[in-house]
Amino acid sequence: MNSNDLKEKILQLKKEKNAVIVAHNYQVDDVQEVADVIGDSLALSQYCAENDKDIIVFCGVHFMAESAKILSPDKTVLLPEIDAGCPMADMVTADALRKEKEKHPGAVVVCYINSSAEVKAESDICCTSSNAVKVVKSIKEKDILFVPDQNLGSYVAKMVPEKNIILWNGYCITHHKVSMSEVKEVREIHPDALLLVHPECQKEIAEAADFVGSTKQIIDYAKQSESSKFIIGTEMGVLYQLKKDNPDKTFYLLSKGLICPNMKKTSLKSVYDALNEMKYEINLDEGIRLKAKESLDRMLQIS
Ligand code: CIZ
Ligand code: SF4
Repeated sequence: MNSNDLKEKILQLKKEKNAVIVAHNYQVDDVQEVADVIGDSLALSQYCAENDKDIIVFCGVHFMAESAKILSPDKTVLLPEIDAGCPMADMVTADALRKEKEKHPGAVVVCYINSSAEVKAESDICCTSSNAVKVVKSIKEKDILFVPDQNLGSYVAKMVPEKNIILWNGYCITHHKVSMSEVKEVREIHPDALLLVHPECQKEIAEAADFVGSTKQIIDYAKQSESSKFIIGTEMGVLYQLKKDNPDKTFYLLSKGLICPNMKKTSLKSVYDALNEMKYEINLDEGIRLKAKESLDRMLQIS
């Protein structure tokens, strides 16, 4: 089947099965095209919880489909590529977190949404890259154990200096490798472009940027900005939405390396197979789900 045939079949199956397709901003363009909605992991999970469809095809990585299941326990959540994981999320396990918590008994545990349901269940409150600063500011205690992203954690520590942030040594393999030499090089080539970067990039990269934000914040920033040229320091999939929203503006990718191999595993064929064969279903232990949901709910209450 060519891609047009696949797209047609996907839309047909989606209707027959009363399903919804959601795609993360980092998915390949073809997959974003067949999705009912495109967004960040939290917005997609909330969208899934609010609509009346029976089946959710979550085009993203494992922890994202889990978050959708946490908020929509009665729906069937399918992850088209079962091996699409997030290496950063895998850098903290519930066991390792329990051990670290013993070393910091008074600390409040904040987990980035890029974490497993078990880790969310072991945490006090969740955060996203959009609301991490707000979440940490809302906490009364001074000591915060922040997992798993050391770069987002460092960014928050800088923005909320009154807190003592204990960092975990996790990082995103895609954003962490962006280098200062790439920043210098691309700035030289496009001196009149604004540099917008994700807080998963290392501290010096964030410090060199004109704006630091989540995918949604970068997309919103580019849309309202009077500038017409932007260097984008996050996964290349966001270029789809940026170009769609701003046909008269120009976008350059900060680094050729800004491709998440796990996000790129999902293709039109995998979306078709997911719907056709009802795979791969994401299920959670109910005890874990409820505890993880408490962490998400605490975040939603303050943001
Ligand atoms: O939460 C998300 O969707 C991620 C991983 C990135 C972002 O900035 O939206
Ligand atoms: Fe995980 Fe990084 Fe890929 Fe996002 S871009 S899913 S943080 S590896």
